[in-house]
Amino acid sequence: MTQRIKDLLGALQNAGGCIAITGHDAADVDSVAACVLARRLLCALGVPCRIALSGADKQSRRVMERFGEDVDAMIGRTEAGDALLLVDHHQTLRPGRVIAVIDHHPTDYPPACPFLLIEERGACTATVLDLMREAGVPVFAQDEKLAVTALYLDTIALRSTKITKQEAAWGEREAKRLGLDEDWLRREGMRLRDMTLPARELALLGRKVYDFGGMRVLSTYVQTDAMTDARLEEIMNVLRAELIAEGAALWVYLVHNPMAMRSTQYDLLPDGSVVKTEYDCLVSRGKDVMPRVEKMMRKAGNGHG
Ligand SMILES: [Mn+2]
Repeated sequence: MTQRIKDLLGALQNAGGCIAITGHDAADVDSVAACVLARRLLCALGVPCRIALSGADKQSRRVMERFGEDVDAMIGRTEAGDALLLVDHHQTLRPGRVIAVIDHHPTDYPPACPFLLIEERGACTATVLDLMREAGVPVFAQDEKLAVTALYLDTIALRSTKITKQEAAWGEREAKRLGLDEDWLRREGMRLRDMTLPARELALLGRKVYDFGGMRVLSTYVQTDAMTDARLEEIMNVLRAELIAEGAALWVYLVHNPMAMRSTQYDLLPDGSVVKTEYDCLVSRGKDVMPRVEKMMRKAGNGHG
């Protein structure tokens, strides 16, 4: 048992009661898979726990079904008195006390909690898999497949700046070794959206809510190689209305084009204006974009709590 397993166990035992394990809002495959493996880890450590996701995206339902996991059964409420283990995120607006964080989204503003582990990895599930090994929990091919699948799907099929060359090479090797269907992994990872979907649907994909120094920031994104000016304008109009309805200070909308390996960032402000930033790579929202936005918002908000 490694020191970080001892620390994690200590924090969870101190909190007492049944630990609620949760992923981020509209949980994606990495969030759900990290919850599934974290539950295995905690059970093996003798810590009572349950998974309590606030919701999950369609892809996670589709993908987890292949692994025999029922995502709907993982949806649950949390109460103010609950002890929370956050995986795949480190900030939550849900009721409960954050006891432990296992995440892969870097931040200059880590939360104060008894156990904090933020590793720069392509997928949070890979970190949880490591923790299982460190704790001496039996790891099966199914667990490794889950981690590699999460890696492909969380990094736009190993193309995002979130993943190092070494880790991408490892993911590819592991996919082969484990006999995973690489074409399927790439397709799911690139997840090109049908651009004939309603603008509202395209506008609200991958929705996350952040609290940056008391300021509410929302973010959504789409993966497509077929964005048009007309569709983008429709999407922006949806987001302008949503931003006001949410009382948000900023909405960050990302358009990832995995075919051209480019991302474009649109920062929408409450006055309706849009600031556009183009990248010549596939940026990671968690690693590149939101840490910068957080810094900017906290500076702007200085003195206002
Ligand atoms: Mn993730």
